[in-house]
Amino acid sequence: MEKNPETDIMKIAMVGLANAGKTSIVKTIRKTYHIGESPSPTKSVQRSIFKIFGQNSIVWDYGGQEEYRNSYLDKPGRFLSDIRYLFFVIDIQDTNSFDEALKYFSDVYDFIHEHTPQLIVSIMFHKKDPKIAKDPEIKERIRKLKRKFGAILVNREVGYYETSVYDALTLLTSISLPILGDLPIYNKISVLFANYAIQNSVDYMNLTVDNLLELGKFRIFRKNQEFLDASMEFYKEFGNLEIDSKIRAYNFEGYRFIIVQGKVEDYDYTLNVAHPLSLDQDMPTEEGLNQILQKINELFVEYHPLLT
Ligand SMILES: Nc1nc2c(ncn2[C@@H]2O[C@H](COP(=O)(O)OP(=O)(O)O)[C@@H](O)[C@H]2O)c(=O)[nH]1
Ligand SMILES: [Mg+2]
Repeated sequence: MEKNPETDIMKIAMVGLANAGKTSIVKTIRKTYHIGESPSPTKSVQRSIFKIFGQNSIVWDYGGQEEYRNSYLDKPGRFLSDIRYLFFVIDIQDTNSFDEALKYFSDVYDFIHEHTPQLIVSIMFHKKDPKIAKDPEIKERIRKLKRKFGAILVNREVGYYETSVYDALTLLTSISLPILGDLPIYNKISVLFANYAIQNSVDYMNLTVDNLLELGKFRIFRKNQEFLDASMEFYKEFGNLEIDSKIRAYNFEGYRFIIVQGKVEDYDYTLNVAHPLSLDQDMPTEEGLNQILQKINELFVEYHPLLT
């Protein structure tokens, strides 16, 4: 039987009201967003293609202005079919928009849910910026919203994520987990990292593939400004170096960052490690890192990350 390229492609949908932050999220993941930037309002749907594990994927960024929202709901077969991953983005700072956002989500979900058996739903509570993250009122707001989304998503598994462009790693994780998090290798790599991180006083480490998604990570949730500033720099950096398997290390804002870019099987990978400079002892060694890389290679052979 011939394959239909349209349905063969993995479709990822970013949906939400205008100004929720969808385009900024997609741009951050593609490393083309700059803090403070206001992307021009998205006209209808903006599509971008990428490859993950050799499979073609496409992100549909659905412009959220009312006229566009109506057009998707008027022609759902054209706009809302074959979605594999639905990310609904809601601006948690804009309390006045909540009712409209929930209504929009409900309308979109009603259609998709009936027509897409393999759908995976994620809700992004976005603009939870580090400076307000600890505010009890914000936490309460999110708790209430979860209940309201839950009431729409009857009998459906859902992932909730709290994200901000001021903590780009939250975006990387929230996009990666629904797509790759269920692969056995994701868990294996994360366990490997957790053990390594604890023994080597590492605050953060991850493995990204094809310079796009995370295939395993460990993070201590220190929301100190130093880590956030440093991690933003770090995040921009990785993926942009030569694929030569060299261990590169440099110090920045109180952290020592280590980046290794190489190939495993047919895929480009980046291994990223952040170690606080204040802890001079237990600095990751070349030998230790080479062991990690060796184990990652073995895991790739044993649990080949084929997407379905
Ligand atoms: N404070 C804050 N502003 C954000 C965040 N993400 C996006 N923005 C801003 O929100 C505005 C709308 O973003 P945009 O990506 O165009 O939203 P879209 O209409 O959903 O695509 C822009 O000015 C962004 O810079 C965030 O995490 N925190
Ligand atoms: Mg947009």
